Amino acid sequence: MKEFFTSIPAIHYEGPNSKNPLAFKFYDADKIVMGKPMKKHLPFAMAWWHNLCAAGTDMFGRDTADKSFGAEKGTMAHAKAKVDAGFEFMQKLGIRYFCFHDVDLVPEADDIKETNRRLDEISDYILEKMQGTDIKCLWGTANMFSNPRFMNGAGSTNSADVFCFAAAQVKKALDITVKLGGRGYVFWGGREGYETLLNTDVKFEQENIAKLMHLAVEYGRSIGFTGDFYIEPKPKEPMKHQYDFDAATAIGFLRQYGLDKDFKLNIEANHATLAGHTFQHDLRISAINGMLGSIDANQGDMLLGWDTDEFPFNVYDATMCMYEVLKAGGLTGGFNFDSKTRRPSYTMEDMFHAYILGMDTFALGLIKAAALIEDGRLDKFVEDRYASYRTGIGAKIRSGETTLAELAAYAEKLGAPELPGSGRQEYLESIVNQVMFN
Ligand code: XUL
Ligand code: CO
Repeated sequence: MKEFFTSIPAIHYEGPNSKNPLAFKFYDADKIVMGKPMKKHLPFAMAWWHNLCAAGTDMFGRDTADKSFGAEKGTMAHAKAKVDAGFEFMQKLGIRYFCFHDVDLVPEADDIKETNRRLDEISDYILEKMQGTDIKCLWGTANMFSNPRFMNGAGSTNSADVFCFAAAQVKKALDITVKLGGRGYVFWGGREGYETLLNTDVKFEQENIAKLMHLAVEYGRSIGFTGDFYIEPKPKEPMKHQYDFDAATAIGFLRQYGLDKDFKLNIEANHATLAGHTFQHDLRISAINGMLGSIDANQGDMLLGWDTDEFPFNVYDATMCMYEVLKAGGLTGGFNFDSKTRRPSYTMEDMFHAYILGMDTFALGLIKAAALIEDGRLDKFVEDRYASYRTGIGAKIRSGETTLAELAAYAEKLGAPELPGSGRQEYLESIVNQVMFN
């Protein structure tokens, strides 16, 4: 088998003092954290599109990286070379999952029958490559945003014919996901939003998106897909007004249309910040609703304010993410690096540096989140903060054994309440710093 990354050895853990750029400093796959090895806490996945396809083209310039892997782009030989390169990449890093869109795997043909034939061929090839490795599919999805037919959306399109093409792609992507043993199936509604209300029937479009999702669930279950479906919320880009703005909006949508039993959320850090939230906020909202399924691990650039999909470097954010994940008892999905190297980081070494950075950042996040939980001061503070609801009138409010009139009489008797107690934000932040840097 041809080796693609000839200058790169298998990447191992060498510890925080190592200066070897091709070694993990914090990700130690078998190290036990809170009773489980790191690799079980952190099912990392490679995003086929960024790692094997994207080569640096942006709105202002063309490719900087060479992702031909020795084959002519747009051919099945290239599609197979990407599989070979991808498996070598994952094996060298000890990554056990991958995520894909249909058209990341093969070049799309003019006729969907030919695209599907290519998908059959490549998924046979991937399946063969999976034999003898512990690499599996984390989730699959259909790209229903790049092709011009989806200019007005997929489920939300005004054209019934286009809706049928969306259905056909979802059906095939589900087939491939099941064939590759995928844990989940993602709907990211790239163009499921609108540009202007002057031409849009919002209610009609939302009903149709839900219809497409129901049809997908029905079909998926019929072919033996037992995993979770996910919505991946995002507030904008490419559309201005997307229907899956953030976790709370997506949960409301799933409940309204009776999809909440089959769906969870795939929360992406950079999407949460685009929605004006923190990553941790959208994770918490998902978790408290029993909807935290999977994570697209990346970070945005607050100075740019668009979806920059950077490899995660911010250890505070990763710590707060892992704090939520540990509290939620883990993910049914995993951590997909929906991240790309910066355009000037165009070499093959950079691909490895990027994943080492991302995996180490989340390993550090895991270690520090476990330390915060074991430290216990944050949990204790939150518990104490609501103590007034555990006895007396507070307990009655919680148990529902009171009336507005009783509460009003209670307030009148008090005359004026004491202030509710300091929030102690600065003190709590100093605990976080102490645990992070001790
Ligand atoms: C786009 C994005 C997608 C989804 C899958 O912002 O995050 O790559 O993860 O379609
Ligand atoms: Co994503």
